[in-house]
Amino acid sequence: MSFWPLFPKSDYVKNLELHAHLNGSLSRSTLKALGCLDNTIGTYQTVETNLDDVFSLFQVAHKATRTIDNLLYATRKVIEEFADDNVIYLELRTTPRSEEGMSTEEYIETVVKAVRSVGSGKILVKLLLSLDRRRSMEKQEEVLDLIIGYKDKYPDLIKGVDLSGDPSKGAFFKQVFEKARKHGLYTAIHCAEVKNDEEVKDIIEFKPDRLGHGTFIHPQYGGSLNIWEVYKQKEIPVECCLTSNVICKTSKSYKQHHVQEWIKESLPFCLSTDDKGVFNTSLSKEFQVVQENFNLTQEELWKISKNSVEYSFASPEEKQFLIFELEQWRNKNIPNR
Ligand code: 6MZ
Repeated sequence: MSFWPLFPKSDYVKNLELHAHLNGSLSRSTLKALGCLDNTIGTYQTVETNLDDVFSLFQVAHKATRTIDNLLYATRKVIEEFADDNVIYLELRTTPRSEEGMSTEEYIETVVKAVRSVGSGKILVKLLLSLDRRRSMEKQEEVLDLIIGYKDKYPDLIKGVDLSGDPSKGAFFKQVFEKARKHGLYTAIHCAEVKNDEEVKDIIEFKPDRLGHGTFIHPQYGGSLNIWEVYKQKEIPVECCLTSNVICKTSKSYKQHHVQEWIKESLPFCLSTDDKGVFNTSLSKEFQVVQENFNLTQEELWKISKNSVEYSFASPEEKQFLIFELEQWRNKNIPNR
């Protein structure tokens, strides 16, 4: 049974998006509006790719968002597009950077301004600021200090720190994330997107609030029994990004995606788009893919959304509101459960 025809667009299951990189989420139409030519976007959103190619594609978006005006426009568009896809809560993450004519501080302020300017009635947005794992420990700490300052300035908006960037390069520095935690920031760390047992073990033992991807943890998917056992004791929610993993070829196919182990063992996970622009996906599509490949009922899909509330970095009052919204939706759309 397909998820698609059951609900008209306005009735898709209401969703929470917890793993979306701003610049990877720029749609084709936004890139075009920002002056990207067809032939550069043409290489964007292709199925025949791998992690290396994807990382070179981010430069297309980075070029498009190198001015304050463009960044403002792009951020608003990304939020509106998620809202149009029935996302009621979005945690958007982005790597603060400077460009000629835009300081790192202006970058962060612009993203904050964009979030504030999008009507709050339809979608609740929080920000995570990313540290690039390719940077040295000193550089990561320098950016973290800046983030701590902004978290104090915008405590209801800037909620956490993410570690991302090319997973085959750079490193996780525990002391940087210990400092983030000490300053009241939530931590979401990309983990096991490629095989790297030693680092994966260090990250899991640190026990971040959430893990990104978690591909090479389970022994059947290139991880190890030992790491899996440690993971199962910690039960850290994993942000699963199926289309991203399949396109980057870190997962062999949707059917062979590691999310099924989390489903089977009732371990915590959420579904995410990662880079909806680069991978030409949407959160509804990710839900559809999971429904079709693992035969989940509407009620089971709804529970994935509901559990995501718990894993989110929203305040207790906001969580209560989100649960209320989801329950309203369920009462209307899945009456005979
Ligand atoms: C790791 C990723 C990623 O921060 O400029 N990023 N890091 N794995 C992934 N899986 C495919 N997808 C995106 O958005 C783009 C940046 O997000 C990180 C990379 O550092 C990329 O440059 P922002 O808004």
